[in-house]
Amino acid sequence: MLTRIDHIGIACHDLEATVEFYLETYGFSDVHYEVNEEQGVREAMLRINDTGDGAASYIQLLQPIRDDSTVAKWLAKNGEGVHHIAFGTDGDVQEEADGISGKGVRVLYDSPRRGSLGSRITFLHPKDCHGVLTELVQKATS
Ligand code: CMX
Ligand code: CO
Repeated sequence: MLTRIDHIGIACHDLEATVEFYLETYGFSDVHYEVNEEQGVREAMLRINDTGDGAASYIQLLQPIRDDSTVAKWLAKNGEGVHHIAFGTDGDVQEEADGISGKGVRVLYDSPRRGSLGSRITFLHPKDCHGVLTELVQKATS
């Protein structure tokens, strides 16, 4: 089951400047930095709240580290802004993806890949989701 909004993914040109904006403007303070080579991004996860089920909701700021990364391509076309939304699962993310795939939505990965904070992630094609790139996240400990 999808039980929460795990994060909103936002593409930016300058990770430090964008983090600074979120800290200064909204007073968020809990920041985790990570490089995901496979996804071609540097990222900052700003923890917004505890969701009460052992998980949390985040803002995920993404800066590309390679010109051929999906986020670099998206930024070149659209400029900075909301890139994807991510729903958290309370169980196995592949089982969730298989169920959604059975409803005719394209799942982008054959098996889950590594996401932020050791999570398991997969993506649904935006063209099958009314224009929204949608990520499914299973947090590391579930
Ligand atoms: N949101 C909505 N629509 C999007 C989109 C996005 N983020 N990215 C692409 N699209 C749309 C494009 O606008 C385009 O539509 P049109 O044909 O109408 O112009 C169509 O999808 C194809 O786009 P494209 O620019 O040709 O891009 P690709 O097909 O090469 O890649 C996608 C699109 C979704 C397959 C690719 O971005 C992908 O694999 N994404 C998953 C991985 C990812 O995004 N990683 C970064 C985040 C990592 C993390 O969250 O941890
Ligand atoms: Co994400």
